[in-house]
Amino acid sequence: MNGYEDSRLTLQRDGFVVLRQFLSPPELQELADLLDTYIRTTVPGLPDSSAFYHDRQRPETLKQMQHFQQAPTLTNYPLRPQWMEMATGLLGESAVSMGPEWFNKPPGVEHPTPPHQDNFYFKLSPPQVITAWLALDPTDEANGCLRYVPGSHQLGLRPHAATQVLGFSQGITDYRSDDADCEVAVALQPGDLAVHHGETIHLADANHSATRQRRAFAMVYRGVSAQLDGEAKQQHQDEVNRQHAGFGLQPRDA
Ligand SMILES: O=C(O)CCC(=O)C(=O)O
Repeated sequence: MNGYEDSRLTLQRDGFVVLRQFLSPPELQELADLLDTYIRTTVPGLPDSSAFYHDRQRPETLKQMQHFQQAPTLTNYPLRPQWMEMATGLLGESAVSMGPEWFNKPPGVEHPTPPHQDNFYFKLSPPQVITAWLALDPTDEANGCLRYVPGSHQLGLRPHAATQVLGFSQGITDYRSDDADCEVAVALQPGDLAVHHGETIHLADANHSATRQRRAFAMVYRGVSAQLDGEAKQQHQDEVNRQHAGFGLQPRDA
C-alpha cells in the first residue's frame, strides 16, 4: 500500500490523480488485444444495452461497453494484483471491484460527456469509491480528454437530472461558469491512468479531431466500508431502463 501514499494524498486533496505509464507497452498491448478480439467476435451478438453505438449500422461508431459477462478475462481484469494493489493503496482500505467499462469518442461523432459525479449513479455511502480510467489512445483537448473540477469531491453531490446522452444518464443541472473556470483538462498517453474519486465532478468535450479515436478502459473500485443504498440504486436503474427504452434499446437479460 505504501507505494501509493503520495498519490493517495493527491487524490484526497484534488479528487483525482494521474499515474503515468501505469501499464508498460507490452501490458497495454495485451489489454488492447483482448478488447479488440471481444469487439470483433462478441460485441456484434450483444444486446443493445451492453454495447452502445452512435449508429448501429456503422461498427466504427461503437462508443461504450459494459457488462462484459461473456468475457471472463475482461470481467476479471480489474482483479489482477497490480490493479488491486493500486485500488487498495489509493482507497486506503481493502478494495472491491465493481467491474470494468469501455469508453470511446469516435471521431466525427458529437458525443460529449456531461458534467457528473459517479456516486450519483453508484449510491454508495460513505463515498469511498474510485474510477481508474486507463487511456488506450493519446487523449488531449482535441479528441475530448477528461476534464476535472479539482476539490469538487469535498463539497457533496450536486443536483443531477436526466440527459439525452446515451451512456451518461444523469448530468449536473447547476453546472456554472465558475465550475468551468476551474476545469483541468488531463492529457494522457496510452498506458497512463487517471483515477478520480466518486464525487469529483468530471466531463469531456466531444472528439473534434479528424481521425483519432479516444478509447479508455475504466475500472471502478469501492472500499469495503462503502455501503450500497439498494433502494436508491434500484430507482436509478429503473430510470436508466426507462431512458434506454426511450432510445429504443432492447433490455439486457437479467
Ligand atoms: O470517458 C468519458 O468521457 C467519461 C468517463 C467517466 O465518466 C468515468 O469513467 O467515470
